[in-house]
Amino acid sequence: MTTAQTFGLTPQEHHTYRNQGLVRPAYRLPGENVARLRDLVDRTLESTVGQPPESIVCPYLPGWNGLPDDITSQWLDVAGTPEIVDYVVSVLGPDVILWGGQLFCKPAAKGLEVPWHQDGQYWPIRPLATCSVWVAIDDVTTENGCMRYIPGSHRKAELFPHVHDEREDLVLNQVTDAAHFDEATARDDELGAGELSLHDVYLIHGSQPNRSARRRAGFVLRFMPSLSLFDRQAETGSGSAHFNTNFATRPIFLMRGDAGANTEVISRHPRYA
Ligand SMILES: O=C(O)CCC(=O)C(=O)O
Repeated sequence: MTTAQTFGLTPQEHHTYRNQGLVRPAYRLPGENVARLRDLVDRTLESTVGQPPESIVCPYLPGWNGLPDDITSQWLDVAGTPEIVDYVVSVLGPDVILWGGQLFCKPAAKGLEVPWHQDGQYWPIRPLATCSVWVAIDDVTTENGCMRYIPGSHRKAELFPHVHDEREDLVLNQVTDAAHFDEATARDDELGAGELSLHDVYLIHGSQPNRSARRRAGFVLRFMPSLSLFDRQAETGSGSAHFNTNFATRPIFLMRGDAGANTEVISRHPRYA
């Protein structure tokens, strides 16, 4: 089934994405969808006790994270939200694959820091390309540890050296070498619940710990153009001491258009089958 595209970045929003590496489109998920997402987060956390809530990777995959199928299928449905996919198509072109995602839920008072990093550092996509969509499930602010980013740090399309940081209170353990950016230029990606931002694979970003009394939950979806290859042989890790990931067998989903050379462990997303 093909779906008519109705949403997409405006020329001004495209300009912001190209120049800053991150854009917040003028769109918000309806309140009932946000309420459903909050409920989904609660049920997901009840089923993943013992796992860091910041690192629930691909909650939409059956058999992963110990989640029951009725929960994974709801996350998969959210991942196929037509408005979100429309925005991604307007950035990446008509052939788009969902290859990853993560629930980043920072509990009140003890939510972990995400150190400065570039996502592409540990992703098996060649040529490297991904648009990540960060969907705010709670109101996310400076106070509860919203994402922050270095505007324009993606422009050279270059992966800067990363150093290993052993600390256990980090979501990721690879940190961009501080010589390659100026933290004083950082901007906060504050979002109301239901709002989203899109960011480029080369953007330097991270987030502070959540020391506030409010939870900060977001669901990030990773989309690649089918023109790139999801390289199942690549020797990359997860970038985190909290979890491993096996890219060789990870299921990926064609959202729109054609899969190109991506022929392994791929199926059409149920909304677009
Ligand atoms: O949610 C965060 O704090 C960090 C998110 C992030 O690193 C990402 O979406 O790539």
